[in-house]
Amino acid sequence: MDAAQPPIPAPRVVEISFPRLATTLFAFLALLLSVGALVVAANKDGTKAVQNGSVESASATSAVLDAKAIPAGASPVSLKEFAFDPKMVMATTGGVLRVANDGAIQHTLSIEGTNLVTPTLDPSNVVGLSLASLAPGNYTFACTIPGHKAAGMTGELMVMADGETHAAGAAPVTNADAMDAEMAARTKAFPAKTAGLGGQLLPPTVLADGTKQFDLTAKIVDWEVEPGKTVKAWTYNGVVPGPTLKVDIGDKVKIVIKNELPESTSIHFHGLKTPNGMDGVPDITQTPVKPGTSFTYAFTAQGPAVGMYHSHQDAVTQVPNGLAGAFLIGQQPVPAGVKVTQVLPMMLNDAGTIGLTLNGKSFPATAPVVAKLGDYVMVHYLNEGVMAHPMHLHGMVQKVIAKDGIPLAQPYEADTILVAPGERYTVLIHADAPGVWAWHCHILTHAESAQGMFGMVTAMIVK
Ligand SMILES: [Cu+2]
Repeated sequence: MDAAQPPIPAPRVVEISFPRLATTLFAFLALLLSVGALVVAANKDGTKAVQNGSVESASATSAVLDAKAIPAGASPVSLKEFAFDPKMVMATTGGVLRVANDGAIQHTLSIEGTNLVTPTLDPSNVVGLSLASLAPGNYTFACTIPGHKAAGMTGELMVMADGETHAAGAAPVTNADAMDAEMAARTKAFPAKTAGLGGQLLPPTVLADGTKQFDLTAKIVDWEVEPGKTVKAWTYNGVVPGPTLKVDIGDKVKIVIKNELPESTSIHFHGLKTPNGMDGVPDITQTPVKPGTSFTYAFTAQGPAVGMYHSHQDAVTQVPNGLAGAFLIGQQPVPAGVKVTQVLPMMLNDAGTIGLTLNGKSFPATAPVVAKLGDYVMVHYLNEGVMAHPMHLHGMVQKVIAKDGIPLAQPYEADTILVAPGERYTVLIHADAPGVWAWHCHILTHAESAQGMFGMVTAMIVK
């Protein structure tokens, strides 16, 4: 997935950006077809040119497109008893309306003050209506079946010149109710249930000499990033992020990696002190760990440290696809009088199959942080992506107490923390403001869309 193109549902209200040339061609073809149909139909029964319809003029006929000729970018309008949905339709010049009778009785759509009108549509009928003859401006449309307009079947059409839609300072005209409803549905689903939870503490196997051993298997699994969106994730032990590894300062540690990937791999312990031979860089400190083989890393834990472990082989593929986890050694010192109730790694990702995520999930499937009023929560931001992310918490300040696991002599407070790739920032949050507070990357294309919030968004809930 391209990180700049987040996976978002198709918009309900579609702006038409269909090239004029193609539209003209469609209109011309439609005219030819209609004339042909007229001739054939006239030869047959001499009365009706269009089934279920009355043709008022040649130009009106040419504007009506067969369902199969409706371009993909057409603006949908649904006809029912007794309303149009949406009630306000946007289009650019040369666009097409896709008019569908989703009701139980006959309807039409007529653009008032013009000769543009659909044939009388039976239930389930669909036609296209070309707007090629319309100048930019506002139009009213209605159903021409007697009584239907009075019953509520009217709507508004705004035709904009190409390029006008996103003009600076001009708010795009939308069906606000439909847009709001779509956004609300996404946000109200938070926190949405999905299969799989990454970043959980992995209990070590304690060997006879006290060594703490962690067994990791690198493998590809189906991973549900957000409800209904499953991707091929490259994982440690089947989860994204990989399990959190936590040891004490001075512990002897072994990490056994079994490679079940289609490529060779390795593990680099980012931000931890290890012997050179344990640094995990293929062709510099070791040979690659080939598919079907295992490798054991061993070192003594020094710290405190806020580290990450990740692949250093084809890392551009393997890491954003999920091969990364938190590695914590000891405790970060906190200011006097502070009692931390929760320590939470928050892994940032923005590329690969996983895409824009917090701890391997995209909003609304991200997990909120829930705290009691007065609690202190420690969060480790860990950036395993390819872009910097300004992480912004509403309602409370974040006290930065460590950078890359190195305690700061002078902690500082901020509400937005910029975390570059590879960086770790440790923040203390004093939960002193009750409520549900949005918490998100402030690069807006990583968090918000016309269909609602997605990607790098979660919330802090203070009760
Ligand atoms: Cu971001």
